Amino acid sequence: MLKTLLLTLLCGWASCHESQHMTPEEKSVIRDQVVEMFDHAYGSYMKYAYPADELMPLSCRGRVRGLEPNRGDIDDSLGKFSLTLIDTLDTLVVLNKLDEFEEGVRKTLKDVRLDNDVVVSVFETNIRVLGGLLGAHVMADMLRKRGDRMQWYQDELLHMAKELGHRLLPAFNTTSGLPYPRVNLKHGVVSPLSRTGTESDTCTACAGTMILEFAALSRLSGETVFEEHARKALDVLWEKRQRGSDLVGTVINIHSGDWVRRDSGVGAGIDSYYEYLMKAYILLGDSVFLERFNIHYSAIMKYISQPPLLLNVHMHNPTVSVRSWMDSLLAFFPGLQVLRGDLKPAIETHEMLYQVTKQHKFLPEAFTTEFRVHWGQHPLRPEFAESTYYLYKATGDPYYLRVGQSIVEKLNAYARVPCGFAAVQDVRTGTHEDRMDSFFLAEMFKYLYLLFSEKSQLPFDIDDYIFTTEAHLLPVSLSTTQAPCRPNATDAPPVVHEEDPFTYSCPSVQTLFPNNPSFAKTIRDGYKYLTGVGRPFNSIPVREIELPLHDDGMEPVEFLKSMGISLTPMNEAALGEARGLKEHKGVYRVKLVAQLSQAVEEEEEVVPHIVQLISPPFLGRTVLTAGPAKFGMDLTKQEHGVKGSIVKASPYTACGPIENADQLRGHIALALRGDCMFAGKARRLQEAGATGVIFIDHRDGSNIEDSPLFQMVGDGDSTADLTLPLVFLFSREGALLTTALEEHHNVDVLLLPKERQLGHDKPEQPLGVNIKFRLAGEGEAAEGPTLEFVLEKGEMLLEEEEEEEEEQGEEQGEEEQPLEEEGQLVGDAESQRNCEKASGADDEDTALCDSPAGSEQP
Ligand code: DMJ
Repeated sequence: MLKTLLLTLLCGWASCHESQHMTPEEKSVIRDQVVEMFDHAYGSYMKYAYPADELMPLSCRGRVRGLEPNRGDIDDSLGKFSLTLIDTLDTLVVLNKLDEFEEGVRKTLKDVRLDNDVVVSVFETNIRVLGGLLGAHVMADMLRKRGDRMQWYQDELLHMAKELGHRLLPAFNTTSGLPYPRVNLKHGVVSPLSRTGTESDTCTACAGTMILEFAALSRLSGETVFEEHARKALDVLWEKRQRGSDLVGTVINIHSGDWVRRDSGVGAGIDSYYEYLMKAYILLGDSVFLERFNIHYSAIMKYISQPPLLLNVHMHNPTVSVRSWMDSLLAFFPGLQVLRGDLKPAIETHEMLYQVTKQHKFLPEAFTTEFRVHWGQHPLRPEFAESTYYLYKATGDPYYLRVGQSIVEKLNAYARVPCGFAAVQDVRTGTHEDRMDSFFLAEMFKYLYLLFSEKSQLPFDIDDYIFTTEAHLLPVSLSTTQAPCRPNATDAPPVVHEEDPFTYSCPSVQTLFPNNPSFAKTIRDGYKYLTGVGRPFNSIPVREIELPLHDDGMEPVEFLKSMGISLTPMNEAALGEARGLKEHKGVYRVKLVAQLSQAVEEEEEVVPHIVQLISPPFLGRTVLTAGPAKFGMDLTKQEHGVKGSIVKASPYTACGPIENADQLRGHIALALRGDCMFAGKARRLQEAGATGVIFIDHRDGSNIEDSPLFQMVGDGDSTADLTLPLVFLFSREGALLTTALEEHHNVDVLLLPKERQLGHDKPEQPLGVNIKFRLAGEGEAAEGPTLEFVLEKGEMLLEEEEEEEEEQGEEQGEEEQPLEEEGQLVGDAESQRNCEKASGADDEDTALCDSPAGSEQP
């Protein structure tokens, strides 16, 4: 009994410990620590770097553009406008450093010029400088109105913001309305002195992250032009979304609006486009933004989200992941999901990110699905702290305070240097880089300070404001201060959603998880050991997704398969677990095959193969185009292909024990696709003694003309034991083969790459191939007499076939013609024609042409 009591007490302690409770005193100690760190970072900037744009914390001096080695695009943030000071101003208010704020505003008004002859990034200047000026103006205005500070302030920051807005506007002078990526602050774009304007592309986030700042500027200044331009850019992106998937690509042509990079994710290149749709709705109250966000969000959750992972897909082939790694910018996404009220995936992804930071101290710029470092840099990005803050706000779970504490500790332990905080060059070595980006002060310290503060401890009500992507504060009251300047250009029909979009717009623990205080823990627990601590991590993610219906009428499952995703047969236990899913129409559990992602990345080409019927009466004339396999014998390396007579497997699917091994031995097996994996079928048939396998599609009517050729890949396990040749025929071609078998009982075929098709050899190619034709009379057994043809160099098989053909044609009537037509229609030329036809046609057709090789299908 004593033992039980002890155990109970221990368990109680453990669960209390697990709940990560934090006392108010402890919170306030950490909050003070955050303030001390901020003082160290900001103090160092002001001491060693101001008025330069950034601090170089290892050199203890300012980074002045032109005086330091050019770092490429990163330097486009530096406009010689004291970037770090402006980006930090409203953080000073949040941290209750009102004297420093007042002083910082005065410095800004006195020292900062916005007309420098320097080319800057439109996106970065908007979010950091325009956003910084607006956030500071809003704070100054709030303090002034309270009557105890800033009484001297006369909207100077707003005037500066307006000036900067006008300096950014030339970037929008494109036919599409999408902005140029860069602008010269003094000379604009395209003019001879501007040194910019030749760019043709911009990133989606670059074009789609203007609305908060530009709309705020319009509403605060009364000049509608800013909001109009930002809305127009968003309209274009919305119009250009891929209509099938509702996803956007990463890079777009600013003149034509064509997508330049069609990979689609929620991280680098796209991130804040989605964020701004959601937040534009919150700030401006215009439901068009929420409708768009909701449509994109559904697509993201359908294709990109594989909790806890978020993996880029191709916007046209969204069921295929195009990367096996994630970038650290996507760490903002759980925060956005909290705003959307979708807590469960937010908790899952955040937990995954936390595990990565546990393993590598910080989030590396990019990390693989196995959480290994893909790119080891960490420039003190704030996104993980941001999501941690949102999750704490939504759940009140002290676990997130512990996560925040770990961020604070790691920054002090591994990034702090005598002159500030230094970016980490490589999380594996801990080496530093001589940079401290302005967003470290604008965002990191805001989110950390807010995380450890009670609402009552803040100098204003934080819930009256929305954070821009750079964490600048804009008042939500803007939506009512002025009506939207004009309706959106897009006449999108109202979006009908089954779920009321407002249902979860204010996430609440009680409404989402009533009476379950440990709901977040329950969700997190499933992701506790992702990085291999405690139990091995299964690198192959399992996702549950609703499969899309493809335009060409393919069944969703088939489409998915043809795009290279395998279905994992669920064992009984898993089936039990997913019983609800099974009943949910269109929901499957699928396993992404790791090799496949690679195949996609490499844009591997499918080498068309053929099944050539060589025994009489076909004599090589009937050629069926087949897909190859990535495993088994490599037929491209077999000089003369593999020949054999065909025998149907029994059972035909080859999913159970093979019953006709004695007939199959030494022959090429025909097996029907379906019910189990290709590799398993091949293994059983190889064991039964087959010398090759021709898989035949089980989908009625599928054929090479209408279906993209693909290659079969393994099931994720080793297929090294499979040595026999394997090819795949669509059902119409397969039917020709089975009919031939039924009619002639003995059908010899040759399996080989299409380019080596017998009888189509290039004249210079030697034809020293010995082929045995076994002549079998109707109804006669395969062991009939044999006749040996020896083809000499230059002797064309088809010449000999001409007469035969006529005779056979008469004998076989109409039936033979389709055989020949099939053979002629298929293959590269035809698919090339399809592609040509499709290019410039609708997106889905193009996608088929683009569609990478690779598929493992049961
Ligand atoms: C910030 O400048 C902004 O949050 C931007 O949207 C992307 N991320 C950087 C900091 O990582």
